[in-house]
Amino acid sequence: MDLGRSLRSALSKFTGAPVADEKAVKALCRELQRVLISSDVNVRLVFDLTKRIENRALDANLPKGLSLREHVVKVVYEELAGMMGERYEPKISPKKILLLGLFGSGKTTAAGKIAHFYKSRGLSVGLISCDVDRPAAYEQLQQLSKQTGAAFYGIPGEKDVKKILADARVRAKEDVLITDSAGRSAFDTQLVEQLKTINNEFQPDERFLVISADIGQVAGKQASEFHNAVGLTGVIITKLDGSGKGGGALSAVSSSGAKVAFIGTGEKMDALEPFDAQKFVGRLLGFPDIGALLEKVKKIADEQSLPTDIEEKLTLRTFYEQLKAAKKLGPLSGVFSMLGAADVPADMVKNSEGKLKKFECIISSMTDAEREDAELVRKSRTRIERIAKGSGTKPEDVRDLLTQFERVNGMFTSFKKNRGFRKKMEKMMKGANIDMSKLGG
Ligand SMILES: Nc1nc2c(ncn2[C@@H]2O[C@H](COP(=O)(O)OP(=O)(O)OP(=O)(O)O)[C@@H](O)[C@H]2O)c(=O)[nH]1
Ligand SMILES: [Mg+2]
Repeated sequence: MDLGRSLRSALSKFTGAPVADEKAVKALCRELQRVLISSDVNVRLVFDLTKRIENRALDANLPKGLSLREHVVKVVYEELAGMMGERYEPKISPKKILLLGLFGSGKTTAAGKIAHFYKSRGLSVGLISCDVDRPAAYEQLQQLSKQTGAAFYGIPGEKDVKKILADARVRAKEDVLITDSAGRSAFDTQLVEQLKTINNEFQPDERFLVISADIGQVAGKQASEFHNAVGLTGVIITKLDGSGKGGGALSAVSSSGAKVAFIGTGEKMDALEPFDAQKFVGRLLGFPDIGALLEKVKKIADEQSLPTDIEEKLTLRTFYEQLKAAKKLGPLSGVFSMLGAADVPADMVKNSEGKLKKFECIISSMTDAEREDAELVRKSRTRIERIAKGSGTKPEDVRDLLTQFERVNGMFTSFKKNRGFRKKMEKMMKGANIDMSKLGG
C-alpha cells in the first residue's frame, strides 16, 4: 500500500469515527505511527511528530469555527508537511549545476530532466558529460541532449575531467550548464576527490546530490556525508513513483538540514518538479487544496437546521443528488475521505464528473417507480432500452449508471450506520441546497 493511500485511510477512520475525542485522536496517532514507520520514516521523527499532533490536536483552545475533526485534519496536514521539508523555488536564470551521487541514483536522467525543465521555461541549456568511469555514460547523456534539445559537451574516451571541463568552458555558452558526474557503489575518498576536482574546474552554483527514494531514511546520512565532503546546495530525490520509502527519504533529508530541491516521479523527461512539501502532502492526503476544502466543509457545517427525516436507502435519485452535491464541493475524492469514506475509486470520480449531465437525462426518463428501485431497471432489457431512447443515450449508458450506482450503494451501505459520516453527509446535502425530504426512498 502506498503512503498516500495509507495516510488517507488512517485519516478517514478518524473523520468517520462516531465521536471525535481524545481517544480517537490517540488512535489516529497510533495509526499514523504505523503508516509512517512502514514508509521507513525514522522512528524518532515519527514519535516527535505524533507527540506534536496530539498536543496541538488536544489543545483546549480550538481555533474558532473549526470542529475538532477539521482542526485535527489541518494539524496532521501541517505537521506532515513540516516534517517533509519546505519549498524550493528555482530561479529561472542562468546557472551552473553539478549533479552527484551514488550508482544508479538517477543522476543522468535528472540531468536530462533539469535540461527539459529550464528549456521549457525559455532558457538555453548545455549538458556536460563528466562521468568518465562508465563506458556508456557519454552516449546516454548525448541521447538525452537530443531528446531535450539541449547542447552537449564531452570528450569520448577522455578520463580527465579537467580536460572535459576546460573544453566546455571555451565552447559552452548556454544559460544553464549541467554537469553529470560518475557514480560509485559507496561514498569513498576517490569519489570525493573527483568531485572536488570537478567542483574547482566547473565552479557550479548548485551542487545537487541525487538520491533514490528507495534507500529510505539512509538518505539523511548520505546527504550529511556528501554535504560535509563537498558542500551541497540541495538534494534531488528520484523514483518517488516506485518506492514505498519516499516518506522516509524526504523526512530524513529534511531533518539532516539539507534542502530537497527537486523530486523525480518517473522515467520521462517531464517527471521532475521543484519540491513543495505542502503541495506534496496535500496530494498524499487527497486534498490538493486543503485550505479551500476546509473552508467549504466549515461553511456547510455552519448551516443550522438539519432535515429531520433522512431516508437511509440510497436510490438512483439520491445517488444523482449526491454526485451533484459532491461536485459542488470540489474535488470529489477529497470530500469523500473527509466524510470518513475510504477512497472512492479514482476512475469513478473522474467518470462521474464528466457524466453528470448524461445521468441526469437518464434519471429524468425513468418512472418514479424505477427511480426508487434500480433493480426494476436492471432486470428489464425493455426498460433499459426505453430509458435510453427517452433520454437520447445508449443502453450502455444506462447500464453504466446502474454500475456506478451499485458501487456507491455498496459504500453507502457500509457507511450509513456510521453516525459521523451520516451527519456530515446530511450537512453536505443541506449546504448544497438539496432538500433531502424530497429525495428518494
Ligand atoms: N521510475 C523512475 N525511474 C527513474 C527515475 N529517475 C531515474 N530512473 C531510472 O533509474 C535508472 C538509473 O538512472 P540513471 O539516470 O542512469 O542513474 P545514474 O545515477 O546516472 O546511474 P550511474 O551513472 O550508473 O551511476 C534508469 O533506468 C532510469 O530510467 C524516476 O524518477 N522514476
Ligand atoms: Mg549516470
